[in-house]
Amino acid sequence: MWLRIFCSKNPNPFAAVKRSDFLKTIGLGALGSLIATGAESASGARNQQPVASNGAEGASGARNQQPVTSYGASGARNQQLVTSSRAFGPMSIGTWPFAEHTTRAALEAMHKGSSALDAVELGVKICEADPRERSVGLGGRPDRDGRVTLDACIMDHLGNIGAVASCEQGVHGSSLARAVMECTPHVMLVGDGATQFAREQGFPLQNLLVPESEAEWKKWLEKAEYQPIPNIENHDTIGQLTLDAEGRLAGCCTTSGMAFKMHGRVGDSPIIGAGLYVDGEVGAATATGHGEEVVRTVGSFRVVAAMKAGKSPQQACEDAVREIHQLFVRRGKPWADTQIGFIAMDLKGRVGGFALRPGFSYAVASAKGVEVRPSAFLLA
Ligand code: SD4
Repeated sequence: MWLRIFCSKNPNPFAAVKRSDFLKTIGLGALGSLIATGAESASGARNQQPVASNGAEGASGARNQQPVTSYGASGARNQQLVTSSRAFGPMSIGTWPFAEHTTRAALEAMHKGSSALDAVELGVKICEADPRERSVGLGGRPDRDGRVTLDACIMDHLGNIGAVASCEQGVHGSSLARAVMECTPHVMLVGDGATQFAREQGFPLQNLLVPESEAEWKKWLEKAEYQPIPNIENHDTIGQLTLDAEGRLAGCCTTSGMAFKMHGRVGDSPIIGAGLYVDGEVGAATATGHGEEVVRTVGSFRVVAAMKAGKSPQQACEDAVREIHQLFVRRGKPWADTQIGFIAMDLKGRVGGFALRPGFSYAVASAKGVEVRPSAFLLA
């Protein structure tokens, strides 16, 4: 009972997602509202062209006090958003091209007054609900036993954290992680305990294995070789960071993890410090790619610590990737099948992104518009 009373603080209802509804509906704005209001079903137009940026975002320190409408490369209307004169937000960045939609939704929500925490959750839920994304939420690739298990964590500017790992049947690992943060005395629930908590909290439970992912798994079973392919099997975890108009930071990282992993395997994504870290006085970072390597180096904490020591978000991401590569070298381990990417943002709205290998990209949503940037990388 105490859990429910405490959890009335969390305004987000936990709606089930019907695959058919998702595919029927169109329009990201509609999806943002659906998720925000908790209506059943979800939608989201994908594969839109990236909107060209008009220049640097918060890094320039420029303040846009007036809304300005411009048109990006795709011809899509791209309304620049008014920012507060007190802070460099609202801004949002996220891993991989689909974050174009999730960061835009988060930005719009913050522009309407959402906190960074609400906005980041709203954003990643779009991706979690999309059955076409193969490494997040509904439609995620299963483990080698054919079970889809989710990992997620969330963190705010005050150091509040929540996480779930190896959790089955709830679409929104992000919301469940937030419920752990806000409704329990703990910071992480795993496996059956996480699923039980989801049930108790009223999260609808459903089979997350869509036919396409099941078919891929059956094909994989023919050889049953675990050979992660950079940017394909390792691809699509969403890590998203937000900075609101009040200067509050938040982050969320959510995934179904590496495809065809051992049942019970947990990667970096739900581990605070590895897949995500937020320091409300400094900045935030999140990771994607080969989780074991990110856990080994406490990657996201490392990036934020470097920012705290004076590095720019870009330099901090580059340092972390270099350090991971050096560990491969020192341990004499091959890195050919590995991809790792970090993104980071500081309180001034400066952003950075860097990857071990080519192929990583990230979205930046700011007063200047929404842009998908190819990440620089260490090794060709
Ligand atoms: C994991 N880091 O489970 C995740 C996978 C990932 O893009 O990021 N994919 O190791």
